[in-house]
Amino acid sequence: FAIGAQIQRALDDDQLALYYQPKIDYKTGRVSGFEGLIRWHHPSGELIYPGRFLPYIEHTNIDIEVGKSVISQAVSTLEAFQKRDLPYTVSINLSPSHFLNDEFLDHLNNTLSRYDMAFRKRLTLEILESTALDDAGLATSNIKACQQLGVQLSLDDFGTGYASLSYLRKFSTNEIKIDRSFILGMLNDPEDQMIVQAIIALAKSFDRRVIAEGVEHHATEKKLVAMGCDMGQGFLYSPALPLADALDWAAHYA
Ligand code: G
Ligand code: G
Ligand code: MN
Ligand code: NA
Repeated sequence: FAIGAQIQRALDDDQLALYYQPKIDYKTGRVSGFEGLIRWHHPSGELIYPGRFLPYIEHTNIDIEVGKSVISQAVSTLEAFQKRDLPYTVSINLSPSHFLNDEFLDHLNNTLSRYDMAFRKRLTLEILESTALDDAGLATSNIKACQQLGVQLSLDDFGTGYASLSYLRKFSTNEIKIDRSFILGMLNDPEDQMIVQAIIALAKSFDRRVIAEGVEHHATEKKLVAMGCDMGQGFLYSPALPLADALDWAAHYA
């Protein structure tokens, strides 16, 4: 498949880079960490967003290679934070299919084996449930094994997937991320607001941290804080930026 070969080349040439979007802790008002979002620095000069290439490599070996690169980039960023005494966390996005691939799991294992537990717990794996689990049992046990390694888990896009509630039960993820579709319309749509309130209550009763994505307005932030949401992320604060810019932004925030 042509795009697969192109992306393999892009990987070989280091054209796929994580950009970093800050996550704000509403209890402290500070930046708690960043979500790494992949971008393709195309040789044409264009910056290509993941929606334009990731869907075409789903369930292929290139997707696994991208996942391995994302792990390596996130870990070197955490190393850079450690060297500079920055307390930030890093989240990355993975799909369930990554957890069915031995090569990916070996890469994660080998990479983490070089670091202590304090380091590992600064890495969060956001699990997207947009794709169905072909082998739910195996993926489930592999995801649990990853958690045993000391990394944190987050359920991404919570509320939109077909399996949100059963995932909540299956995995003791540290974090639940409310899908931005509920957050964007929340102030004008009482039904969206009820869903957000219900997800926050669900997170509390399961003792999970809850973060809202797609926070674009101060009024939304205010409402989320009043509803007991732990954290927020969105264009109100910053889009995803190259690492140096993201750190610069964070240094001047609050
Ligand atoms: O900001 P944005 O256009 O980057 O992201 C679009 C979508 O792509 C989001 O749903 C996000 O979860 C996904 N995404 C971003 N980076 C990665 C990545 O490194 N791996 C995977 N699997 N998905 C990603
Ligand atoms: O959840 P995913 O991992 O799907 O989320 C990342 C996506 O959300 C990226 O495409 C990112 O650019 C986008 N995003 C981040 N903040 C906002 C926001 O405040 N509003 C909107 N509309 N999209 C956002
Ligand atoms: Mn995400
Ligand atoms: Na998300």
